[in-house]
Amino acid sequence: MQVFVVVPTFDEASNITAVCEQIRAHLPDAETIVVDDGSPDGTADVARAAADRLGRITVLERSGKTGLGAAYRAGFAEAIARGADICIQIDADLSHDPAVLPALVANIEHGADLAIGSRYVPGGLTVDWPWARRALSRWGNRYAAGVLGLAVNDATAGLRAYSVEALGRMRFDTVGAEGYGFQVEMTHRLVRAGGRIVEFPITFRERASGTSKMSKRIIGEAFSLVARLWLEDRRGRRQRRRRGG
Ligand SMILES: Nc1nc2c(ncn2[C@@H]2O[C@H](COP(=O)(O)OP(=O)(O)OP(=O)(O)O)[C@@H](O)[C@H]2O)c(=O)[nH]1
Ligand SMILES: [Mg+2]
Repeated sequence: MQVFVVVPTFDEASNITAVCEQIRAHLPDAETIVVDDGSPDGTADVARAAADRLGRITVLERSGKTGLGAAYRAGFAEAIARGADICIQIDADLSHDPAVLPALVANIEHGADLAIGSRYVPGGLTVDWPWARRALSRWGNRYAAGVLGLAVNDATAGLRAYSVEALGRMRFDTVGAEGYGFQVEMTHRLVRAGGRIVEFPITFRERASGTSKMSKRIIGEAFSLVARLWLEDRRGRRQRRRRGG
């Protein structure tokens, strides 16, 4: 199966070369798409230098910072147009270890629609995050899964593989959320579309270098998104009941 790895970047000049090299080392046959939002630190130039040296790396350079969701949508669309069977997403800051990529691929090859590298299944770990950030992530995930009835422990995880067939079925191109909200909305869509999800444990580490792009706005968006999706689900259930009787 043809695998594409989508790497969103904003100001990751200090990490992107190592990420590209490690993706190549662990998935030698995969294509990599770096989606950069015009990073002021010149990430796109650094990524292009890696592409010239390593090959099979495409840099999609966008003019401004339009957010993580838009970057993934553009990366997936490019991958699908070029014949992808499996789309992987991985952060550029080395929080996710590219050594687990073959396991992500194997899960899709064995029939999963979505494979999640999860911090919150037995064996999963978060290393070097301050306790407040760990608590926000852990309880944010409990909130999202509890309210939406998702049997998923790490719905905000950014290390994932999707089968392209499932991406089409869930109409990923109409998912509007950004940041963590994008991961939650994608997970919710897949569950509602009857997709099969596999979670396996990973160790998530604080970013290797560079600065965080997480903001209060992104966290707030994720929380209100969960409420919106819950309302949509409730409306859908009522309409189905009305139609049925
Ligand atoms: N193209 C693009 N990439 C982004 C944007 N925001 C974040 N990213 C990238 O998305 C990935 C995840 O973002 P991070 O900033 O690492 O978010 P995080 O892991 O929650 O928080 P930190 O690691 O503390 O920064 C990284 O590779 C970022 O460079 C954006 O607006 N556009
Ligand atoms: Mg990060």
